[in-house]
Amino acid sequence: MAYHSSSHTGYTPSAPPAPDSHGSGRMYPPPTNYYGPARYGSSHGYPDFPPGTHPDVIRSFQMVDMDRSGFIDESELQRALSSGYQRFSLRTIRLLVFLFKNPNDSLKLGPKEFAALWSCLGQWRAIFERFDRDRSGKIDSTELRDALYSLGYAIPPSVLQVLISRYDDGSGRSVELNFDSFVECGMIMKGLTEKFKEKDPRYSGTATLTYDTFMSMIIPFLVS
Ligand SMILES: [Ca+2]
Repeated sequence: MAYHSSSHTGYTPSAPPAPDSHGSGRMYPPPTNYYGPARYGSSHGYPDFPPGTHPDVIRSFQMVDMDRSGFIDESELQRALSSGYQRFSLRTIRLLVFLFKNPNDSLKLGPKEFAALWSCLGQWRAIFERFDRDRSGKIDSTELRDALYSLGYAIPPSVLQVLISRYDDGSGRSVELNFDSFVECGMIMKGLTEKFKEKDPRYSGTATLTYDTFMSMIIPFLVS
């Protein structure tokens, strides 16, 4: 493997890597918007989509927001995404709602959050298709490793193994991810790394945090 040096398979960067670095020390991603709830403030007028939002996104939102409340919940989101993409598991849906919802709201999305999520999923879709090299319509562990690496995450093989084992159906066949599971893996890796970075502002690869902080950091990614 060209880029898995044994001295750098882990979260141990000594300095922020250059954004275009393809060396083995590249652990942190360059700035991207592949993930991340956009913080739009607290306005929730309806319809209240950002300027330039694609009509399909607005249509999709309106189609599932049957009661015109201006918000869609988990099951409504599942319905919306399952029409635009392939079926999304409720587990992935829960994680997406957690990551994209306005922090002041309960588990639901307004128009702006929905538009941000939609755009993010479009970017993940492009990555999925780019790294599905054998055109199987699924992402295997090598393709996943390469996709995450392209985003700047050099996931150690042991971590990748644990991650992908979540999707093992017990049949003995090697694991391949549908789009929703691929998104889930990407969100977990990116989300947890970002959380860790908040506690490691100097990119030392080490952080000190309390038990409470640690638990509240990881639990949402485990129970979604
Ligand atoms: Ca594939």
